[in-house]
Amino acid sequence: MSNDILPKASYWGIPDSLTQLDGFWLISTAVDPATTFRSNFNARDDDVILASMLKTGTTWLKALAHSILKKGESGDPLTKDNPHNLVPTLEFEALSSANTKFDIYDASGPRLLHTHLPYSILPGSVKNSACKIVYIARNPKDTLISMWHFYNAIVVMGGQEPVSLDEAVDGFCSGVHPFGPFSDHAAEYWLESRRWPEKVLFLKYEEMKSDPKREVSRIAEFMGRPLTKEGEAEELLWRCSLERLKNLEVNSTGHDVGPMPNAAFFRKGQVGDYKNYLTSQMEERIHQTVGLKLEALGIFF
Ligand code: PAP
Repeated sequence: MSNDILPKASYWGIPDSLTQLDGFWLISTAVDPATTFRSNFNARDDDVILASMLKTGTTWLKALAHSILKKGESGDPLTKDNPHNLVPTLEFEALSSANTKFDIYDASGPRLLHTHLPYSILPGSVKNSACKIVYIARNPKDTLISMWHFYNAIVVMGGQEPVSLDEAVDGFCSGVHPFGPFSDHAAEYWLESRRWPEKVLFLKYEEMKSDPKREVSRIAEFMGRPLTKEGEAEELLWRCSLERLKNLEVNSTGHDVGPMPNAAFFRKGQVGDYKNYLTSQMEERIHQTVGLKLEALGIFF
């Protein structure tokens, strides 16, 4: 199928930057890698696929899962590479300077990969093998504010005026934003995690913040690498903390993912930051268009 016939939309003034595939708005440059991944990827039983919408805690989850997988080995890869280099995002392979690091189709196992693709677009082999999926969700209002900051940084770097919060709320509520609609994205993984809990682990950013030790232990257990040693969870959490990662030279000066400096992936990491930005009308709109769907499914934030 040619991507030319798929519906296109502009996002924040950039014409045709989104393309609709099977009901979801993908970043247009991600469509070819995504369809290649869907057709050609043969999942193995020991693969771990991390999955998320944008700005819901991907960087944190990548750092934690990579550290869990490599625990017991000497050295700390996080001091040399941004988490996005260590765990490639499948549909952004073409954007990353790290895409020569390993061949996602051919690397020796266990492979640790990430995708922003919705569950329905994942390759059949991912759904039908015993490989594991770890999804991280975040409350829609903080996700939107995080996206607004991140995309405005890109827009401003491109010499354009920043996008207003009104416009960002419009895009978010209509579902026309990268990997949107938000509620459908979370709903698909949520339903799979209920149906098949040993296959799909559904995490929430807010729970990772409020009880990090419990959540990191769940992730490790789910990945088949339980934390058995005294102090292991605390060590992992320190290693992957926002404060530490943000201040590592590789992240404060590096530039590995598309046009963005690595520093842009580390901001405040606060639950409820939306209260500093959204009006009550905006909050109500998000609740009506996105929040109610999540509530109906039992996904509370
Ligand atoms: P991405 O989709 O571009 O990869 P992602 O990592 O999912 O972004 O989300 C970025 C958010 O996670 C930022 O939230 P904020 O804008 O509300 O501050 C970022 O600060 C936060 N974040 C990044 N690394 C960590 C970490 N190690 N611990 C907790 N939060 C983190």
